[in-house]
Amino acid sequence: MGKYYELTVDTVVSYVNAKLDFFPEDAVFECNEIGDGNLNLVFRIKDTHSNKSIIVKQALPYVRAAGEDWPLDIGRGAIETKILEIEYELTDGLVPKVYMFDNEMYCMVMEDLSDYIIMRYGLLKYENYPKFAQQISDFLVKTLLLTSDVVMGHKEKKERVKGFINPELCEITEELVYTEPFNIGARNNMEDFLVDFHRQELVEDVALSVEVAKLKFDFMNNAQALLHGDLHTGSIFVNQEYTKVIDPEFAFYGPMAYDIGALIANLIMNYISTDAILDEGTTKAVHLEYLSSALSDVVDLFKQKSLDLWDDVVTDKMAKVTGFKEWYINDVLVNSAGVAGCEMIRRTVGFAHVKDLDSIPDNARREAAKKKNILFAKELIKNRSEYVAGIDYTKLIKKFV
Ligand code: SR1
Ligand code: MG
Repeated sequence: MGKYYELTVDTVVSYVNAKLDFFPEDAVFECNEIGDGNLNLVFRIKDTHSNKSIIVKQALPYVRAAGEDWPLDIGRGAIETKILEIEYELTDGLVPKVYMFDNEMYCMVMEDLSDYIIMRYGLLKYENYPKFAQQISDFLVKTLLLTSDVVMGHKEKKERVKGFINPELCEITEELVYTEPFNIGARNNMEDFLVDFHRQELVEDVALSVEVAKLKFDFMNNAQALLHGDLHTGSIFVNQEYTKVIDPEFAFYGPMAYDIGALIANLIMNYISTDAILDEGTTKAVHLEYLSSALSDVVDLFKQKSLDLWDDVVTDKMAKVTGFKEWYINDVLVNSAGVAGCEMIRRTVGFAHVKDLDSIPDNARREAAKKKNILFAKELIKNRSEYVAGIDYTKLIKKFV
């Protein structure tokens, strides 16, 4: 860590100017720390003269949300840069352009997305994004199918697996998503009204834990595709025209279902949140309809686009056997439902919550929403083979919410 130091709003401008010829000489700088994630420092630097701006993201050697008592591999910044470059190529720009990575400061400089909004915050303002389902399904198909070994040469793919071994970040997911929420204690964090409910519905339901254990070992052992690894709505920038995926520092070779399931879960949680916060009326009806069709479209478009692309891109001889592609994509969707359930549960009782549920102002409605979220999630985990098409989700939403 010789030359590493933590950047601040006072030092980051001169740091960037020394490293990168981006801003004009007469620039008038405005700089803010805008990171609100759990792990990193994120700065936006803008020249108010030319309006040129960039984002600087620096990995900290510990979990920002927990402090220095929870150390964390700083090398994740290099993994993030590497995957962003691969995904930029694969998706024709559905991720930001990286300008530079400094492997002494573990600092990445990238394209600013100031005319976008983090999707979670946009959804919490009841905004709709008409092109999102088309674009994110493209992202999923291209980043997942094209990095899998039904498409890539098997030796090249194994080299890729090696380059994306990410044990500390994977361990966070193994613990926070697949283990702690189904046990008492550790870093779990829940409101008082959930304590008994958590024990009865999650800890004491052994049949549920068996299914979660299956999903956990799939996460650890199924090096299927190069994952983003944390594809919730806080990792996606959107506007009316475009989608850009950010923050792939949890990237590794794992099951496709992990990315698809995280996304599904976060759309459902915004649905449950909207239903709890808003009284009946047009805003509520329009937003719920948008969420339900966006979710349904993501699932169906992922399936359709994968099946359509398959014959053009698949290279493995056995993967071309009639009937295999339908089995393969169906299996991904079954496990996506299971992952969605795990993600929903951990966001209610685990270490890292989502604003969608925590910001429901009325206590009784928040309690009802969080309990509904847990029961909905259990259904997705236990009966995941029943959720393989968009309509399966829209029917379940109608039944539960
Ligand atoms: C200690 S990190 C907690 C969570 O934040 C990240 O965004 C991941 O979702 C992780 O599980
Ligand atoms: Mg993140």
